[in-house]
Amino acid sequence: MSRKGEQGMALAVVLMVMAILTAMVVEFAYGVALKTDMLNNWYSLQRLSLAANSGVSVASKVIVEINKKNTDENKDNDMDVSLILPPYQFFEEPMSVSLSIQDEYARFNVNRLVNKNGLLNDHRYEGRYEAFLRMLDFLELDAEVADRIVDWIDQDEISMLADSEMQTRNLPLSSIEEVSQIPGIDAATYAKLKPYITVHGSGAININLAEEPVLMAISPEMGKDMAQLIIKGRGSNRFETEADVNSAAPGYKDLKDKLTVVFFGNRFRVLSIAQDEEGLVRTVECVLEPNGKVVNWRED
Ligand SMILES: [Ca+2]
Repeated sequence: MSRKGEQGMALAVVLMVMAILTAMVVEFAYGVALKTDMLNNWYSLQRLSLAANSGVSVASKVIVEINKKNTDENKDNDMDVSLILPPYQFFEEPMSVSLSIQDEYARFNVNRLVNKNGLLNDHRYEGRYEAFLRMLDFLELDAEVADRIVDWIDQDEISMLADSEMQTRNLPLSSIEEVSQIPGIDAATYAKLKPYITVHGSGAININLAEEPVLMAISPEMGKDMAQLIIKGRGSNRFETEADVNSAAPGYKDLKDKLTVVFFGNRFRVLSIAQDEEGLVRTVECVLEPNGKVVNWRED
């Protein structure tokens, strides 16, 4: 190799070494920055998690308190159930926590489509299958959704549709989200159904809080007009007896094949969302019993 060639080679090597060194330095600096960022994020998320969990503690106390008052024989100090509904915002700079409590009895319990022993494909269990069909119809959803949910839950292999026993879990649903995993139930169907279903509780419906699609499930004789009267009638005062409902919606007491109706719930969904000024979010969603006991918990 000529001298000129050697010089050229040396230059190329030097340039290459410099390029590698630069890359290493940049990568090192980036790595340090990333680690610092990750540490900050971790710290922020821990704080947000604590805040979201504190929100649940507050909600739990409210639920226990409301339950005490609802079960109190002397109803003088009865708490207005609508108080528990709206999302509340708490600010603790630089964080905010949004807290909401929902009554699961305002929703239709799809686990109750199947007999409690899970052994029978008894889709006429307490008339709940037909009740669910009425809700699906009101939501303009396919009646097949009911069959797919029933086969997913029941323990037999008797298929209600050609493909509805394929890859089923054959156990009660543990969360609403599980419905989205059922083959044949697409995302749009699930999104439409989600606000009106639950997998917790006895299957009774809270007539003070159920929305129109769920009210329609109560009886085959329930019409849209009556559902509207019920919603209007409970606007200022909650119902406490069947007679209260009947005076708001004449004919209610004579409806045939009614599902069990209650005036306050027995399972409560708590959503606690903590957010900081950088937009980091921590969410806790859980379901609580009236005594504050957790029956379902999710944190993301
Ligand atoms: Ca099955």
